[in-house]
Amino acid sequence: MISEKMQKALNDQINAEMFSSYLYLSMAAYLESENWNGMAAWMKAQSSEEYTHAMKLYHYINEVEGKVTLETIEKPKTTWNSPLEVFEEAHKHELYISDRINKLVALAIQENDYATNLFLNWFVTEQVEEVSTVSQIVHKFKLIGDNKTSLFLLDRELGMRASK
Ligand code: OFO
Repeated sequence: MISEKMQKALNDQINAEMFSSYLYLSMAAYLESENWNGMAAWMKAQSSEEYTHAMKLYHYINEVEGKVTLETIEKPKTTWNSPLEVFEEAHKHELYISDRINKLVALAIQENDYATNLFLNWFVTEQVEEVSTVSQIVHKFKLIGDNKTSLFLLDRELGMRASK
């Protein structure tokens, strides 16, 4: 059994992961409207991944005989000034999610909930990877600056993710 407090916190995290999915889909829609189809494909893949994160929590709550409660998903932003701005915001968002995961781990420890603590380990590792991946992309954008040819190549490179 899971405590009410832990259950509420995990349900809130389902909402945060669903918002991540929605936000990245909105970023994809913006990028697609600007004809950056490779970057948009990357964001769509990221959006699907976020949905799987939400579902991992969903399954876990049920496994420990808790109750999943879904709440309203906040409306994401719909427009940005440049692809760089999009990826910078994605990076900031992943840092925020990492912080949320850390707080969940702290709560699990405080509650002596070893099973949830162990379950959350996967998310801790995943967040390190997500932050690092987006950070590397932001770095590439900064190196490229306004060079159209390089931006075109980066668009193509990011688009490869969808076909993997
Ligand atoms: Fe679910 O890892 Fe990103 O937000």
